[in-house]
Amino acid sequence: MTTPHRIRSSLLAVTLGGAALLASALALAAEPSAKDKTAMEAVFTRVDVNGDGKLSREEAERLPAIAAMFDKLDVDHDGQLTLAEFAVGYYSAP
Ligand SMILES: [Ca+2]
Ligand SMILES: [Ca+2]
Repeated sequence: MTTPHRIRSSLLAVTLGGAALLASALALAAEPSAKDKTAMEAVFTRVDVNGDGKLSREEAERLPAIAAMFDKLDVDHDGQLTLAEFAVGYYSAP
């Protein structure tokens, strides 16, 4: 009498395993991953010394890779990098 139950349990395990695999595949396919975004925002917050939500050229100097492409990243040429402008540089930096 226990056999049908066992079969159903293993089928459920296979289904859950497949769902987990699919979830990891989706996480890998998503660019950038949520984890990378959190790390990127943490860097931005750390470098944004005066906490105004933008990086001035002086603040960006603390990140040589970002400072090197500051003018390219500052697409609206206001002399400040917003989080969105910074993100472009963060993800393209080596
Ligand atoms: Ca700032
Ligand atoms: Ca800007």
